Amino acid sequence: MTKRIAILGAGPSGLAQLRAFQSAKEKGEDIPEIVCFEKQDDWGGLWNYTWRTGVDQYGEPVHGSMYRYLWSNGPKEGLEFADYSFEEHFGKQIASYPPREVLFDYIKGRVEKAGVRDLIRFETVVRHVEKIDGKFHVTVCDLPNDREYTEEFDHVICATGHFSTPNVPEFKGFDKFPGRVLHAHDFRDAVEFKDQDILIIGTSYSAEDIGSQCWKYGCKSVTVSHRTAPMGFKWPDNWQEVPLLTHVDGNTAHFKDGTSKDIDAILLCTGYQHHFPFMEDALRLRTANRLATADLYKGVAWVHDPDLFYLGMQDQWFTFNMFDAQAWWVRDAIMGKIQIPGKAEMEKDVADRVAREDAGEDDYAAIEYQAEYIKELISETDYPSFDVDGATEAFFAWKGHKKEDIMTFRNNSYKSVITGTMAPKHHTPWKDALDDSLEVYLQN
Ligand code: FAD
Ligand code: NA7
Repeated sequence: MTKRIAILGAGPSGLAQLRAFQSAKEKGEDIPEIVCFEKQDDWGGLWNYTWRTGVDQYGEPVHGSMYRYLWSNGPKEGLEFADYSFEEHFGKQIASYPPREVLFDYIKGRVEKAGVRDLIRFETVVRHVEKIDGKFHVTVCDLPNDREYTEEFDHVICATGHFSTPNVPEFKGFDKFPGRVLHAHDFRDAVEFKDQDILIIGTSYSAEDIGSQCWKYGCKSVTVSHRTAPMGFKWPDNWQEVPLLTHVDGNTAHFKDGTSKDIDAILLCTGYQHHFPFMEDALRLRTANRLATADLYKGVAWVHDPDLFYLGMQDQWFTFNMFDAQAWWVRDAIMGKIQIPGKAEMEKDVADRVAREDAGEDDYAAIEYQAEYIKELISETDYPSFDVDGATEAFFAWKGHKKEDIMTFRNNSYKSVITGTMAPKHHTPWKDALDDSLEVYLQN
């Protein structure tokens, strides 16, 4: 009897899983029957841009958190697929910080070549997953026809992402604030904030990047409020970092140190929740956004029932290549090439990972920790080995370039660890490149 596998989500993680199975098939192996359920009408996950916010045309929560003018926030040399280089896709080497549309095109290129689109049921949302008598019962809704149905599977691989359900704190006075209050998840076009004084809460990637975008597209000033510590980059003159917001009075924001600032809009860049409402209680991952996720053996197998896997649930320095490493490992666990140990050993593995992450002192240690994780997984499968340490070096250089100048770091270029060639310098500095369409970006 052929095993049946359900993959939930066709973002970069789900697509890595499809490609992993297809690559085994290409080598003549017998692979299980695969069904991938994707609630949007196209693949690519967050990279598949939507103008929508709130709910979609079917009343489902909009998955997309990406915005117009988003450029990769880390060098592409840190995420390149080992089995499909940028040069193979674009026919030439390209600059190091591609805009969203360019990366979307690259992600699509590999799976179009692999011919796996037919395995995906689009506009099909997963509503419920439960395990009954050794089988997963997966209930989905075919959205255009508004019809629910249930199918049985031997394994479920959950790849539905964790940067879509916003974490939305409330501050006193929000209910009377005369301007827009929005979460990063609902941010789309920086031009909306041209000539405005904006307040950002949070100090991580969304805060840094959305603030930088608004600056690039002409907002009047950026004030960033921190709960723990300021970001500490050398910001432009119309940018300041302040302690945590205490309350808003009319359009005046008040901060913990007693200072205040009149503002036009508030952007909550306060992160996301791991949210899997469709998983029955016993199968639902509950974890903080960290490198060593709770309850996942090798970062992927659900310790309470290793017939279930989660992909891409870690906080991310590495992305596409880490999803690949995970997907190849999960494939081999499902196909019986990798043995999964008993529960006590799996729990020890999780505890060790948590302790090792906690022992790291800074971002550099965190990058190295995730690099080691990737090396560990790929050493156990036939994923093409690549110079993970070289990718780590690109991340270290990127860190240095951000420290030097946060508004010019994207003008740098790095060497591909897959093809060994150096990326060209982009034809236009990031701050002047207002048109970031694929056609314009590739003109180098
Ligand atoms: P996702 O991309 O979130 O894909 C999950 C898929 O599951 C989606 O297609 C979704 O529609 C589907 N899905 C969800 N729920 C259901 C359901 N119930 N039923 C059916 N389908 C469902 N990474 C980088 O490498 N570089 C960057 O520059 C970068 N920038 C980012 C900027 C933003 C604003 C955000 C939010 C993330 C960014 N990331 C970046 C990280 C990003 O998480 C990864 O690049 C990648 O998209 C993760 O892939 P994924 O497949 O795990 O999740
Ligand atoms: P992150 O990286 O999870 O960061 C969340 C930020 O929000 C972080 O600075 C938190 O501060 C801050 N936060 C969270 N809750 C609060 C409250 N209640 N008050 C004030 N500040 C708060 O999310 P991002 O959206 O930046 O990044 C997610 C992904 O999107 C990432 O992979 C990028 O590539 C794009 P803390 O430091 O904990 O005090």
